Amino acid sequence: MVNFLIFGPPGSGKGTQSVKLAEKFNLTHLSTGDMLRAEIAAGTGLGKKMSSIMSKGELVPDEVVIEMIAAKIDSTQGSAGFLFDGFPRTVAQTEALEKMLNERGMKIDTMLVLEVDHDELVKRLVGRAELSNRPDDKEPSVIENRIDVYKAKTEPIINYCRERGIYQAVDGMGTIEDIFIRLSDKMNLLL
Ligand code: B4P
Repeated sequence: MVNFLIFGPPGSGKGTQSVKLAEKFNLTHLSTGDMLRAEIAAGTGLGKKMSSIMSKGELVPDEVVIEMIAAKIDSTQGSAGFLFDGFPRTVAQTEALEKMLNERGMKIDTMLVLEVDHDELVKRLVGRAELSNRPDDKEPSVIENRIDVYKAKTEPIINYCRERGIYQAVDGMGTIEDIFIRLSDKMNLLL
């Protein structure tokens, strides 16, 4: 199995590209954002607790997402690998993921980092707010907080992965199709 991290700030296109890439390469797409939103939509106790954290643009506790991902990894069969989207988001989550994969005879093979200008991120998220019901896209101050949280808590993962030789930057500006081709070219080299 070959395992990829799709990485980048909010609005960089992780979710958009992951859906297309998972289908093309027969990978299992694991999005912690989607899993958390499903909990909220189902009205579970966990969903209710996480909803207020997410609507402020803050990260939910590490142990919540680590537990979700471990359960999904163990229940997945017959895939060519995993595509982790929006996870990990902290160095602690990265260490937990490495440990989880190592214990199952796997590893993180590549981290693909989408690089997008700040103004373009805001434009995309504001655009999505008009179409979706996501409370975290509605308020400009929440969008800015998500970008700040990314810089403070998530970006340090880049150095962690660079030291392990698995970091690859990808230009995330342009059309969805152009970016899909750039990512596919990198993944084709490993699959
Ligand atoms: P996520 O669901 O991961 O959402 P996101 O960072 O906003 O990015 P997303 O993948 O949805 O958007 P995309 O760039 O594809 O996280 C939401 C929240 O969940 C977090 O803030 C946090 O509270 C919580 N959470 C999730 N995982 C967590 C974890 N591991 N630990 C702790 N908390 C966690 O797309 C954005 C928009 O841009 C879309 O409308 C899209 O259509 C558009 N777009 C994409 N590519 C484009 C392009 N090339 N050109 C024009 N528009 C484009």
